[in-house]
Amino acid sequence: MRATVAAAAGLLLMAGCSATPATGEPAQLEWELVRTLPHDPTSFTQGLEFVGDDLLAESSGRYGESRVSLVRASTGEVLQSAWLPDEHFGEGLTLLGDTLLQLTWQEGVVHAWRVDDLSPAGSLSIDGEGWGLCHDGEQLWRSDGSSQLMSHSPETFEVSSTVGVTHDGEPLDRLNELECADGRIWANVWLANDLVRIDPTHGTVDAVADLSPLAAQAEEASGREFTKDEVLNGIAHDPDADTWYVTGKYWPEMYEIRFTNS
Ligand SMILES: [Ca+2]
Repeated sequence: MRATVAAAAGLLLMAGCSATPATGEPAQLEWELVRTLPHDPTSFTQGLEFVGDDLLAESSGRYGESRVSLVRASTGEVLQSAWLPDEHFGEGLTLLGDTLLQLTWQEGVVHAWRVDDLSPAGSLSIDGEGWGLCHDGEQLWRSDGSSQLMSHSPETFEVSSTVGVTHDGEPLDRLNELECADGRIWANVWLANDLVRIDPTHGTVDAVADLSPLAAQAEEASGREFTKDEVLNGIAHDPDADTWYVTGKYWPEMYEIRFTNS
């Protein structure tokens, strides 16, 4: 399930007005760990999304390693994977109807997969880089590593608008994996262990969650020192439980968390 129709309609109404952007310090989100789950440590996680009862879809990156997988949420078990061509670097993904759309980094290709069996369902072309992707019930949102978010028509995949994202008044670049939930766009920031919550109307970061304790826990569980890019990446909202699954690139663990003051 995506954002409700009412929430999406509200977003559209807000997008059509010229209200003053929100100002002030972003709120600090408090969270609690619900459970720790295993995560495939060979997955360079680029996208994570809740796609059904106890089911996650995960996109993995890197040339020669890129794939899309179905993962049992309650156990972390990888149920099935489909591999991209060696020359494609997998990036963010989201569910549109019964189709998973998976970005590639610099290849200009969006792969489509049937969510029930990961059979190929064609492909689309895009201009620019693909980093993160989410669907708010009305539009698709894409990040490209910059501070811009692009909205795409789900019918044509044409870019319909762009919004510049700012944190404390400064452009926030390296926006990476995305999650559309609660009328906001949630984003990982490449090379950081923060989760930011973005007001899509103005591009303002209105809340931040520091998940660095989870990065430390994952690093300890790995028994080695993480490289600088083995950061938090992958956000999936479970709309029924209102919990969030998060993990990172090559992390051996995935975490279900709950925000306690959002
Ligand atoms: Ca996501």
